[in-house]
Amino acid sequence: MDKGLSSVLFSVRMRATMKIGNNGEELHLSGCERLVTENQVLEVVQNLLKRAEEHTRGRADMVNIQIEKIDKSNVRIVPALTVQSREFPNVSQAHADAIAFLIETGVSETAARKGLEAIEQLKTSMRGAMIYDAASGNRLDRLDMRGVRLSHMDCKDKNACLEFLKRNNMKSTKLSEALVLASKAASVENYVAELCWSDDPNYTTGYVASKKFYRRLSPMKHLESPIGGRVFFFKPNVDIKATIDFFEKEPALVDIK
Ligand code: WAQ
Ligand code: MG
Repeated sequence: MDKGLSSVLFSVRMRATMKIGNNGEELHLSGCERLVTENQVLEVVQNLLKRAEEHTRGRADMVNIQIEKIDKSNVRIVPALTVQSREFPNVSQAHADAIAFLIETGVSETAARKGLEAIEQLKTSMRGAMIYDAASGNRLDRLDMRGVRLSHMDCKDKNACLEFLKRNNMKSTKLSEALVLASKAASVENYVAELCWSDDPNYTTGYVASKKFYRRLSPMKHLESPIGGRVFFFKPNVDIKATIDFFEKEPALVDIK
């Protein structure tokens, strides 16, 4: 028997784009990240292809699937943030709670408001997240529409994750995927908080996260809006290159129970 087989995992990443306008500019439609054993790769690829085809923001013109071998010994186990949920009668009250949460977590009011406005003012959704200085509210990553994408991550125990979704009455994996992403991000040095809502026109729940909590907030946007986004707030002394490297490359399995 090849003992080596059990010591590797496979990172499977999907990204779907759509061409817009006459010059064929690429619009990011959807992306998804999984970290699985070899015998799951084929099934996961099929699932991700299906997802790319069915995205509510439009039909994909290009789907990119990347499969990469990962040494299990490089994978970090990260605890899941504690989930809270709050519902509000309208977007502005949910946003006010998000701002209050961010301020409690150590983000300045200026930075919290700038981050929120940055997502609200997007004309199309970005491929990745923006990184903001939690004190000044200046954007720290490249000032373009790419943003930074977290990658190489998944739930540690897939069955526990399904149980968790059932307990929360979730039919889709949106909650667990966002919790995986937020928990991996929160484990990096100098992280302060995150603000997010989905670009899915049918999905108005968003969240704010800190090093401890993942607070789901509804509604963070109006139904049918195809604009969503993510802002991470970091301490001013953050090493931005090291952070982006960690976000993109360091494999992490999140322990959702
Ligand atoms: N890394 C960084 N940013 C990303 C990533 C990633 N891997 N994936 C998406 N984004 C950015 C990108 O700008 C998207 O437009 C935006 O975030 C929203 O992504 O019920 O579904 O995948 O608790 O639409 C949150 C609430 C759902 C879940 C979030 O985000 C719940 C969601 P989406
Ligand atoms: Mg989406």
